[in-house]
Amino acid sequence: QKPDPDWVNQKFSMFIHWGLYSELGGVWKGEPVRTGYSEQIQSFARIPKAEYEAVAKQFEPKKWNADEVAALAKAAGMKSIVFTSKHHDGFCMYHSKYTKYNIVDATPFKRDVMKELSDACQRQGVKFAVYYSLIDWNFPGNGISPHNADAISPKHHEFSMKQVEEIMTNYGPISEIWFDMGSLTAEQSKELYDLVTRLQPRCMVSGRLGNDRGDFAVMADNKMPDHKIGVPWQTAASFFHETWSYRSWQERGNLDAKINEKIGSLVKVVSRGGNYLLNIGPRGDGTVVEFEKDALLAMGQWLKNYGEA
Ligand code: FUL
Repeated sequence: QKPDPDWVNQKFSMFIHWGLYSELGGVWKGEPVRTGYSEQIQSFARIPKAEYEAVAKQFEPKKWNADEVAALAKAAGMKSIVFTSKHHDGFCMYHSKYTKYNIVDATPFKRDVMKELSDACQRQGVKFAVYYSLIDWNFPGNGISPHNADAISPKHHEFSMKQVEEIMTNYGPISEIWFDMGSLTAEQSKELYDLVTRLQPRCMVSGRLGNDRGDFAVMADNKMPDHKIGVPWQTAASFFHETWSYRSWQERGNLDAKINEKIGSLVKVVSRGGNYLLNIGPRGDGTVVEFEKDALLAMGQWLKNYGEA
């Protein structure tokens, strides 16, 4: 079943970094936090756990509309969406049974936005996929280091296994799981790989699971090889290299220049046989940043004019 030919041929996909950090928008206590990616603001601004967790009480993305997001991906010519089910902060953007630190149980919003998105994707004919961080700063006993090279404890691994099982069971067909950044033992990587493959045999697993267990290679952030490499691969790209999640004070610059840059990258990646996974970072209220939306729509138009189906 693997590699899934649909995955290998998809060419262009949407990444979404959206979580509790989006509510902060790269600002802590009124000051822009200029070091590090904004989705990791908890670590870069050294925000104490209790203070970061308290942000959940005001996280109420009333303008979130999963259908609009799925329709945007479709209009851009993207074939799938990879959504941050959980980033390094450990906050779950889906209703997890195994921690209350999730969008349904810990916020006034109380809606499972990941379920809404997976349903919307099915309606629009866009494949649904998830990002899942193996780093979890909220897991009891873990620190908040951004480059967590620590081993994953047996308890933490057990927790990841349970969460991956619920994600693979409750959200319909999942075309890919983008494991990120854990230092796992060979046995832990194998267990996660086997679990995913048992529950969803076609689900493509990212190489960042480690220990050579992935179904596709992920380049370093925003990087690509300069030739065909003979295995399924992907470039994850952000609009502004400094962050993946929303940053309220981001200088966005010229839209046309950005569209040209991104079309150029897409063409290079696709001609070398890869999948271009271009990221958006919605705001804490659930809206998509207009600059990103306009760029994606222009790319979709370009593909209609010059691309293959
Ligand atoms: C990295 C993460 O540490 C970043 O925050 C981001 O999610 C990027 C796509 O992957 O490894």
